[in-house]
Amino acid sequence: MAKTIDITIPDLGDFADVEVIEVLVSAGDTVEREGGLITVETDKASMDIPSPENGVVEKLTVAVGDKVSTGDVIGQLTIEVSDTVVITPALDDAPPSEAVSTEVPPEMTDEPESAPPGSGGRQTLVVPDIGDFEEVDVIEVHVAPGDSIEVEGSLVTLETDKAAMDVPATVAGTVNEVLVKVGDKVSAGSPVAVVEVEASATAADSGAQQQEAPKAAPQAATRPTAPETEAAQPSGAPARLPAIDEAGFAKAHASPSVRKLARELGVDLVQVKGTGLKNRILHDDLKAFVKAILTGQVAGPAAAPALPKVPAVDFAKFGDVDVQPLTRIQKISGPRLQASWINLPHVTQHDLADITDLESRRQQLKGPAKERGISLTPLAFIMKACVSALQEYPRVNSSLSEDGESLVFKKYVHLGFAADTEQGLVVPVIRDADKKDVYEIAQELGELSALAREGKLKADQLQGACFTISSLGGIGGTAFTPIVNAPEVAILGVSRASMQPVWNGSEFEPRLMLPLSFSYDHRVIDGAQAVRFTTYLGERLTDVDALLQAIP
Ligand code: CAO
Repeated sequence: MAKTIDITIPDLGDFADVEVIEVLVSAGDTVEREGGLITVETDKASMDIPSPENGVVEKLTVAVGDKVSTGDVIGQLTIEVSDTVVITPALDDAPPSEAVSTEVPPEMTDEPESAPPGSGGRQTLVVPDIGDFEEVDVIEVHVAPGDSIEVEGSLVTLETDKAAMDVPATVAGTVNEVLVKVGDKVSAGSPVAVVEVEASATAADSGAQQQEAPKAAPQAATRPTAPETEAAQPSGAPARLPAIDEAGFAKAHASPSVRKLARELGVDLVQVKGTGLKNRILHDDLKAFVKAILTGQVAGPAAAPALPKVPAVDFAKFGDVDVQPLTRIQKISGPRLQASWINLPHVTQHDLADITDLESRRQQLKGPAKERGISLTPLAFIMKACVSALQEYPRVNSSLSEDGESLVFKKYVHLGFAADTEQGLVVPVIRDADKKDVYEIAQELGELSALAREGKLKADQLQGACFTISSLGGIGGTAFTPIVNAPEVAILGVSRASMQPVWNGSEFEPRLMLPLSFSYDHRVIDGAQAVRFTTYLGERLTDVDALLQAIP
């Protein structure tokens, strides 16, 4: 028996009047349950609105540019039903509903005893569909009993051997109980936390559902598809193709269904030009890209030879071992460093700068600065000198454009510096270093270093660097080969200054020499330019008055 049902917008959390950016089907199309019908976008996330059932689209009443909210009817679907209709919720282990649900089936469901959305009460939040993965490790728990949570706030982080993913809250409220701990293994449907739901958080949703689907399945809270962030992206589409540039893929402006299709086809979205709103990559763009490659109109990505693997060794065979998980920071920075190492032709120029005069002056100024709460370390002066060198050699302050065909010269000087923390390496950024004097730089350096060590840096304090300095001078060493923090094109490594005999033309003189290790992307910077840069930098470090000059 055929039956026509309304297609309604599921619970969009706090979002209302969300823009339709892509319509994926038309009247007459056969669609599968959970297949995307339209894509909507907020300023934080894009999400596919999935089909509630297998069926044929009767009509769609929305177009690109329309705005929709929770509960809006966006079309109708004809479905085949038996005499006694039972439509089960999305997860196999959830109990069948006793009535036809006209709602979009949930991606993330609550347990049967949960209160209906919008009514408040206790709800048990569970792990959503995580693709083919089962028994996934819980590596971080972000909430504790008593915590207030927002819709989309992260409850726990899971990790497979291929991806890390956050499990977001589907409702706002207060955490009553956390049902997992670090080290537990979970699968789709595993309970994560019990939450006392704020009645107001889903009230609008409740109203819409009561009107249109009075006997909807109790587990109807639906979360928007994961926002396009690095952490959340894998939850809907676990990484499967190692050849894809994951960092670029995560940033690609495309809907989850396009991402899913791209993964199925093995297409790196970074390569695809988007023609949608704000250059969003549409299904048609993806199809056109694949077609162009198949018909030879454009060259496909060169088949890169797989990197030879380091042999796996069972270390426990040779003695006792203690296995400790990498920190979150290490997991993020590791692949980025590797990507830079593999993709950039690195060269390191070593040099020595005479900082004898600078150091004696710094020793005089250090005490008074300390009284003002400023730790005047050599690094602040080195940063100041780098600003001048970057202004003199703007190529070092540039980045290659995405297509590799032009250079982007930045008119600002934001300096990153590597900070060693217990959780791993982070690179806070001193913005507009060219507009700050050495004391302001030293002060900010101290503040950002402290925040880094406390793990309290905000995202914008870690972004936008044009050039990075990695100073190991406080620890030791004579030289090293730092890895460029791509897409920057160069990095300055600094080792410990030491007294050395330097020939002044008639005799050896004891001078305090600072080792500089300047690594650069040889596609952008030539060897001659590199040594000109370090030579100039060394000269700047000898002109102490200029380094101490106030900014007008
Ligand atoms: N030569 C000799 N002494 C130096 C020096 C150098 N190049 N650089 C710093 N020092 C001295 C400082 O003068 C200070 O001594 P005083 O108190 O007597 O002045 C002492 O070493 C400690 O300095 P610091 O390291 O605490 O401060 P900083 O401003 O130089 O550096 C920071 C701050 C955050 C960069 C640093 O603490 C840090 O984390 N460094 C590690 C960076 C890193 O891990 N890089 C590797 C990345 S690649 O794996």
